[in-house]
Amino acid sequence: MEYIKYRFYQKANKCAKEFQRLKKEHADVVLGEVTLGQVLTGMKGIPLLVTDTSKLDPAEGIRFKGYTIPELQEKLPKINPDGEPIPEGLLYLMLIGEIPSQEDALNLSRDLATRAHVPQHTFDVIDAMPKTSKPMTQFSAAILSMATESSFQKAYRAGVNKKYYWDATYEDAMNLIARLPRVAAYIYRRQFHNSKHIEPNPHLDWAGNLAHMMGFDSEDIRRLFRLYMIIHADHEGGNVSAHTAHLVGSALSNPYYCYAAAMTGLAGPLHGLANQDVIFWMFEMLEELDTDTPTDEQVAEYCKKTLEDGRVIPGYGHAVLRKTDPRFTAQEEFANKYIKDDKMVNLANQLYRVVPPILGSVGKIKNPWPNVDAYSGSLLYHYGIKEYSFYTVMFGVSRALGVLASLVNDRIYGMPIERPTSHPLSWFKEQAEGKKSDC
Ligand code: NMX
Ligand code: MLT
Repeated sequence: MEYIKYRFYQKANKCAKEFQRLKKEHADVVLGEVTLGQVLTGMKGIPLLVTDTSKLDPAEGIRFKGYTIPELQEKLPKINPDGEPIPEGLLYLMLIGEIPSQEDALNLSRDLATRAHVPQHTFDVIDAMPKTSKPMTQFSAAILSMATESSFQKAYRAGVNKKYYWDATYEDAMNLIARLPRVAAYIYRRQFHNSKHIEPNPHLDWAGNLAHMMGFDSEDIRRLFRLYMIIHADHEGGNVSAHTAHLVGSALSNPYYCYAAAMTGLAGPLHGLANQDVIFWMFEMLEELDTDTPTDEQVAEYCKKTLEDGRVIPGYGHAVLRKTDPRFTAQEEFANKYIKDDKMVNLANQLYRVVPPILGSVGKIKNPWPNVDAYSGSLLYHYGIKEYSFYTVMFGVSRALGVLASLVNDRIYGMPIERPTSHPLSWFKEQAEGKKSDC
């Protein structure tokens, strides 16, 4: 067994024993109560999922194994001392729970490079789809098509003992993570560069290679991609994509199935599609206002019109966070450091000034502050990745790090099939009002 996998096994197996012991000895412990309001507003705040990779605090934002984003930027290994850490270091942290040494992070990077071969039929599946298919449709289909490679599926068919499920899941997870940049770049080059594909460079890191295969080789873009891949990598277990992968995985579906399903959730406009909807909406605004430099008053009017039309302001609000997303702040700081006077970056900054008081005045909106998506498009656009219908695919490449690390945990813990209870609406009404009715 190679040593990173062995270290994962040593750490996770200890926790797996704790998971089983808690299940056996403390199953009756009451964790809280569930209100009707929670059921009717998307199960918010109910402690239902065990996820070890990261934890989201409403007032503080995300911590990955206890580390905030600024702490990760300081502590995780970098290739370029002036740059951003490489995401492989974060993957190591989420798997093993320790900040890796430079050598550990580079070893993991090399391990991923050896796993990066994408089967030809996956390219064929992508090529068979019309170019009008959305990039996320192509991405999800491509991931599903790679299930032919699943070690878990083969091991299960061969009758492997359940205590070894994690091993084949680990292999699938790492292979899939390794292959996603190639798949994503293939979709990008096919759609926007006339299928002039670029081979991977095995000497580059995972994020640098994605930039390279998309056609971007500057150190500036590598720095941005490393930041982007780190901040989007995980957001505890309850977000739609992570929860979907976990749920599908609970049926012992193979990791390719789980992640393809997760990506169809990420493609929803209230979740990852906001990554591209923000910039779409910003351009729509500039076009309608017929200026590249709108006043705050013009921006405010446009935002109010968006709300009056019954639409959401993309990039603002959050199901859990109740303050500015630290992933937004990390990108804002990046822009302040490296970008001077850019149209879309200026507009993202202006929106941060204008939008929160408007959303705050609506009353029902619980969080008027920006989330990760309010800035990412402006940065990508500035660096020349202007095809924003592709942005959510990049989100999907990054999210694999946390979601698939969690899936391996689920399997080593021996998590059971997930199966909550449902009732007709009339049942809930009866609980609340004591009356029977049709609905
Ligand atoms: N613009 C307009 N209305 C909003 C917004 C917004 N940005 N945020 C929340 N609301 C509305 C929401 O639609 C709901 O309306 P109604 O009662 O009529 O159904 C009401 O305010 C209460 O919603 P909340 O409880 O504050 O938020 P919820 O947890 O339901 O939804 C989001 C969270 C993130 C889905 C929501 O804030 C939103 O739609 N934001 C815009 C889309 C977006 O940026 N999504 C990306 C999330 C991050 N990610 O990358 O995945
Ligand atoms: C995410 O990164 O998954 C989003 O912020 C949505 C969430 O956490 O619910």
